[in-house]
Amino acid sequence: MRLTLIQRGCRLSLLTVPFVSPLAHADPPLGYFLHSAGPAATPTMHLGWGLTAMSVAVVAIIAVLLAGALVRRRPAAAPRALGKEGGGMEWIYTGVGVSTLALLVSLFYTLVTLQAVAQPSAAPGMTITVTAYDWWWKIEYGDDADPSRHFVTANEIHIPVGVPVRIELRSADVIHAFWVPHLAGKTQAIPGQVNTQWIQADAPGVYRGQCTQFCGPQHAHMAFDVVAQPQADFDAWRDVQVAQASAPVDGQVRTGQKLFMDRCAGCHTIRGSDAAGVQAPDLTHVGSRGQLAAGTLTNTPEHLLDWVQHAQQIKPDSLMPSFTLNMQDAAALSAYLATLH
Ligand code: HEC
Ligand SMILES: [Cu+2]
Repeated sequence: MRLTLIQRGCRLSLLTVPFVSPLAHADPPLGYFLHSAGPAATPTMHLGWGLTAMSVAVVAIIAVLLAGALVRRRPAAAPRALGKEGGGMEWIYTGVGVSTLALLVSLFYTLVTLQAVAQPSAAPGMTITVTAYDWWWKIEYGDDADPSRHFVTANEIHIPVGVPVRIELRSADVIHAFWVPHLAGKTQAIPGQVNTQWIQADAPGVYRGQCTQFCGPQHAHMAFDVVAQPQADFDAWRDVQVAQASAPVDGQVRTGQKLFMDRCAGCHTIRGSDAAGVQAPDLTHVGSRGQLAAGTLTNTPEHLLDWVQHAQQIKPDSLMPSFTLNMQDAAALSAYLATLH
C-alpha cells in the first residue's frame, strides 16, 4: 500500500508519541516550562496548562461531532444548500458563540496572568545585571553599600532561595532573549536598551536558562545556569567571587600566567592580575563554574584545555580563537588556570 506523505507523517507521529513521552520525562532540556519553581513562573505555567487543556477540549469536541456526522449519515439525496430553510444555522451560531466565548476567556486569563507576574509581591532583594554577548552571558553583581564588592562573572547566576531578584538585561551586540523556564517567562535583551524582569526560586537547585532569540550560528550554545542556594551558601559564594585571584607562587604556574598575559589577557580579565580584557568572560573564578562556554562543556580540567586548544571546533564561529600549544605550554597554562577557582 502506498501512503501519502501526510499519512506517513500521521502514522509516524502516532507511533512515536508513546516513545517520546517517557523520554521527555527523563531530562527535558526545556520541558521545564511545564513545571515551575517560583512565583514568577507559576501563573504562567497554570496558563500554559489551561490553554493546553482548552485546545485538547476543542480537538475532542470537533472529533466527536465529526464522528457523529459520519455515523448519522443522511440518505443519499440531492445536496441541499446550507441556509435557514435547510436548517443547521443554529450549529454555526453555537460554534461561533462558543469559540468567541472561549477566546474571550483565554484573553482575560492571559491578561490576569500578565498582571500577576508583572511585579514581585515584595521589593526585590537584589539586582543583577546580565549582558548578552554572541554567545555567552556576562553577569554583574553590584553592591550599593560597598562598591568594592562589585564583581563580574559569566554564564552562571547565583541567587538566594526565596528572594525576588531583579534582572537588568542588556545586550552588547544583537537581540538575545533571557529565559529560565522554571523561574520566569522570557525577556529580550536589546542593544541600547535596558529591560528588566524578576526571578525567584522557592527551592535550592540548578535551573537551566537559554537564549531564546535566534542570534547567530551558536545561538543553541548560549545557555546558562541559575544556582539557587540558601542565604548562607549564597553569601559564601559571593565572598569567594568578590576576592581577587591569588598571585602564583609555583614556577610552572608562573610560566602559565605569563603565557596567559601574552595570549589571553587582551580579551579576558583576571582580577588581581594585569589581565583586563573586557570582550570575553571574566576568568577570575572560572574553576567555580559548572559549565564552560555557555553550557557547551562541563567544566573539567580536560575540557578546559580542550576548549583552549579547539574552541573553533567545539563552538565554530565563537569569538574565542583556538590556540596551538606545545606540551610544556599546555601543562603550564593548565596549571595556572587550575588556580582560578
Ligand atoms: C579574541 C579574544 C579572546 C582571546 C585572545 C581568548 N579568548 Fe577565551 N574566550 C573568548 C570569548 C569571546 C569567549 C566566550 C566564548 C563563548 O562561550 O561563546 C571565551 C571563553 C573562554 C573560556 C570559557 C569561559 C566560561 O566561563 O565559559 C575560557 C576558559 C577561555 N576563554 C580561556 C582562554 C584562554 C586560556 C586564552 C588564551 C590562551 C583565551 N581564552 C584567549 C575570547 C577570547
Ligand atoms: Cu540567541
